[in-house]
Amino acid sequence: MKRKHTLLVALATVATLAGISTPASAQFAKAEDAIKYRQSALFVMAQHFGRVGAMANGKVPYDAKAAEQNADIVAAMAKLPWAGFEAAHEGGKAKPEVWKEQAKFKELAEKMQAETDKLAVAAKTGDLDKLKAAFGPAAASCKACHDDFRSR
Ligand code: ASC
Repeated sequence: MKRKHTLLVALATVATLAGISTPASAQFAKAEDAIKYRQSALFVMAQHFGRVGAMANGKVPYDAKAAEQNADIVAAMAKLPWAGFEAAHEGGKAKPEVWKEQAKFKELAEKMQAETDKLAVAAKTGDLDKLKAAFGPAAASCKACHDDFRSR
């Protein structure tokens, strides 16, 4: 038992050092819970993304601190929905293509996480032009996935 624990700790350490750690993944009792979970994560992300977008698009005055805080939440939330897209979780607004074209779905999911990370980095500079430059690609990365993998 102790040896097994040691092995797991060693594996987790290697994974973390290799930068392949995943966020604490949720466990779902039923598909409905996974669907609710991923939709909730995406909903929260959209609320905060919208606040950043309002500044990037000049709809509300630029507030560097607010931009940074909201972009940090966007980047953190961006890591979460994917645990709710396992094989047993079909349904909701997700097209069957999510499970048929897994490599493509994963690529777009990773692209979105990379772009939202860049948005958070841009927001930390306190430079509105950098925020604007990062916002477009981040929004495009949301849309790219919705175009192919969301039904409505
Ligand atoms: C949002 C939101 C999305 C994306 C997308 C960008 O604020 O809710 O799904 O941006 O519309 O094109």
